[in-house]
Amino acid sequence: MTEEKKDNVKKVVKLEKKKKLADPVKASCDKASQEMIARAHELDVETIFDRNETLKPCNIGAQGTCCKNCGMGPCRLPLPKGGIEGKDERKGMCGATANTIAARNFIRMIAGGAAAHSDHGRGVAEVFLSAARKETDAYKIKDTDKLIDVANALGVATTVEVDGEELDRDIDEIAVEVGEVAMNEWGKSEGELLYLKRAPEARYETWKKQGVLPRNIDREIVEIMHRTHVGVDQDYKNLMKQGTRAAIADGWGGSMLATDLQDILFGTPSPLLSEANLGVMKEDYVNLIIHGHEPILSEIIVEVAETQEMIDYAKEKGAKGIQLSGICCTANELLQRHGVPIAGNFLQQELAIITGACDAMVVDVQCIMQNIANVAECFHTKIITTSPIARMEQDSVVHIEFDEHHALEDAKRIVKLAIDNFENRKAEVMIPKHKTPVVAGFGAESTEYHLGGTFRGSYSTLVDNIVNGRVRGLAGVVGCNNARTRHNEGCLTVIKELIKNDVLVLVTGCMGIACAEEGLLLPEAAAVYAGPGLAEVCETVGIPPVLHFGSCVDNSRILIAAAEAVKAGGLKDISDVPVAGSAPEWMSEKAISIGHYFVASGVYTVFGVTFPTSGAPEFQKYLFEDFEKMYGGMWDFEPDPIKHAHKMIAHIDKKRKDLGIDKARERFLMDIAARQEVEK
Ligand code: SF4
Ligand code: MSK
Repeated sequence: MTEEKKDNVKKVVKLEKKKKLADPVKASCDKASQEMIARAHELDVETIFDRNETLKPCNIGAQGTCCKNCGMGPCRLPLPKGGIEGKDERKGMCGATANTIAARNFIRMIAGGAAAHSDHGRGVAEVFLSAARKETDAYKIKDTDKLIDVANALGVATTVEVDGEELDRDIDEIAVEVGEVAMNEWGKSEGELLYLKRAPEARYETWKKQGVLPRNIDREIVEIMHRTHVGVDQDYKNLMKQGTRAAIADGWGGSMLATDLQDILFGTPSPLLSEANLGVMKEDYVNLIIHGHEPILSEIIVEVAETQEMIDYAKEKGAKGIQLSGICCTANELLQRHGVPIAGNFLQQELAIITGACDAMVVDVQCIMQNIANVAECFHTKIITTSPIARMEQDSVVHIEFDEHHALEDAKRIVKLAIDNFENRKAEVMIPKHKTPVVAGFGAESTEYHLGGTFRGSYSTLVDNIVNGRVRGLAGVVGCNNARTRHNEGCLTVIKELIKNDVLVLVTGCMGIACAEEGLLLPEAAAVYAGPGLAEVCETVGIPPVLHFGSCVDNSRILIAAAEAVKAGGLKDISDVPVAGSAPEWMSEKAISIGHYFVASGVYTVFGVTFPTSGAPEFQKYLFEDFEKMYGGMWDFEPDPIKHAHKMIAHIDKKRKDLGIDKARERFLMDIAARQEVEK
């Protein structure tokens, strides 16, 4: 073959490769998504599912052993086929070992995740303080009970002594001080995070013994960047110490503050009914989709979109009204508090636009794919960025910068823009019919109410049912979708297997949305999918076998629920509870930070898809085995969802055995400690 011909063949092959499209059924197990992927092909619109066919991940990067922390690299240390025999001699230019490189990369992921959650929290704290100081009319303190709880946790006085009499302190004064103390948690120069004392005492002591009590939120993240710079920390164990400190600062700091302050401002969620999946969009309505993570602006958008003025304006423009729906965790926030329907999770963001009915998608921060702007250009959809730290380079994107001081005006501009765009629809609208009813709005408080009752006001019913074996244990299944694996499948398989085996599952983030779409967030799901013990409990108290706990920052609700279960069970620590964590389809750095604060809090945690330390077996063993000796929780990796679920169940059973509650019992009220006493 002549050189010219060879070149032509190469070009054709390249073109063919470029054209390789995703198989909709292999790409997602969700029917609505399958229909929209096929629709994208009809319209010649490329999505992440197609890019998955042509863009393959770098094997060395996936193993965690590619370092590009200085200009002498990237230094790539692939794991030899057949593994390491004898001493691991692999080194980067500077001599950094595979363990050092993998540990540095791993804790940089923690830093990224902790920064994202915590910066979100800081934004909420700033708005909270503005509201408390009455600098804005758009926000008010909604949940004063929670304000008092948070004040107590932050050491803010809630009473005042007047003439020897203890009186309630002015609520506005408490709010201002709570805002100031909370803000200080990001950058105070002395002491440690105040929320650490919300963990069981034994957990706090473990952190102290291991030397990982976070000093302030920002410092722990900055220190990771310093330590992982070329030529600083070159001991994987010492690197992980800092990774652990930063992860705790996320879970028990930035994320927890974000959740608490949002609850005080916007209301603490309680169970409510809504719907999920792309079918919630309505052809004759203005479809405004909110996407990202921070509810600060979208809370006001909900308020504005529901005003008669805006509804009338939409009708003037030929629509029947305004249909608000959400993607990712902004959606979860609004679902939990207002019942705003969910249009989809991470992998459905492009698909919502491909319906041709999305008039505007307003985005804030995190998990927003840049490709939505390219997809939107094929339709009439306006993409509106709102955060000064999250803009897009495409000219078609509109930027309306949000500021809490003129929140109402910003929200009005956005809603109007969506309405004005209704008449510009150009493609034929095709909205999948699929949508599912959902019961959402759970959290540490509402679970206490449902499973403890107002009378007892604790987790005693839950603990009692764990003791008698009807509920085998608890699992937190959280995190993202990942286009490298079939959309929603890992999540749904793991969760169905868990509930079939009587494990009560708490979900957040995109896994919460996957469960919503599958109908697992309904009390009726218990009779279909749950084992007999769990089904009986769910039917008795009227809860679904899978409880939606909210957004990514709301994983902190799971920590508080676990701490409450420890108290109600008369146990010492979270590591004693029959509980396991999982992120079967993770992809974001935030998932790594969440996973690591679960582990550091004493929870056995399994990830699916891939694990970013597989190229450094010694370091991985440290995370997977040695961590348990130090923290009572450890990491694991299992891509097969059934095996994944059974690893979690085996861990739950081990904990049950350790507690002496591994045999089914008849129901009577006694905490685990009392039970152990009787059994002696
Ligand atoms: Fe290579 Fe060391 Fe530079 Fe990393 S820090 S890129 S291992 S020389
Ligand atoms: S949105 S971090 S894809 S859960 Fe919180 Fe979903 Fe993961 Fe983003």
